[in-house]
Amino acid sequence: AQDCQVSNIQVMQNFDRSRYTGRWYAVAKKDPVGLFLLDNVVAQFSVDGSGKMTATAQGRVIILNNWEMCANMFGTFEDTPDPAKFKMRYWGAAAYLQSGNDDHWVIDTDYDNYAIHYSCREVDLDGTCLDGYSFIFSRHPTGLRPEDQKIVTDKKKEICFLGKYRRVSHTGFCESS
Ligand code: FEN
Repeated sequence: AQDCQVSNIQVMQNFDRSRYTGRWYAVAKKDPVGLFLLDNVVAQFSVDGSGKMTATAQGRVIILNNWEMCANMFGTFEDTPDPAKFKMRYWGAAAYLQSGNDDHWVIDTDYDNYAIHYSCREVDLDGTCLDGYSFIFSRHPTGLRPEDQKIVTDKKKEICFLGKYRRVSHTGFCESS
């Protein structure tokens, strides 16, 4: 089921953005090339009156001179024909944070416990992902429930990122802001 072609990656069927709203704790992430969020990553998804999805994310970054900061990021989502695939425009509250426009795919979620996010920034000539990132989210700051771990491992394999994730620690660094 996994030929690692980005165009063949299966996403969440009948994705329901309203059930996806609220707080998600990143428990693991696969980093892209370049600047990103280090740890303490928490995302908050909303759907506005017209049905448009928006989100905020926080995470620890280390800027020049080894200065630790909590980055406050914002994202707006553009719909596509697939309800689980979005284009996300993102930017930071502070000018030194990079902004961009990434794919944002919801691979799988049960809405109440876990979610698997995927973004490929650069597709290689052979159709596989050359540069991408992914978050494993949990509704629980303590991590994934044991019963969700196999599902998540299987999906990591399907998106060809198995073995490329790091745990995301939550130390409370961003909790005051
Ligand atoms: C996501 C879902 C919820 C909304 C958003 C998400 C994506 C966040 C991204 C963050 C990028 C951070 C960057 C940090 C940075 C998917 C969680 C918005 C894509 C690019 C530094 C580090 C060091 C420095 C300058 C900047 O710019 N970090 O000197």
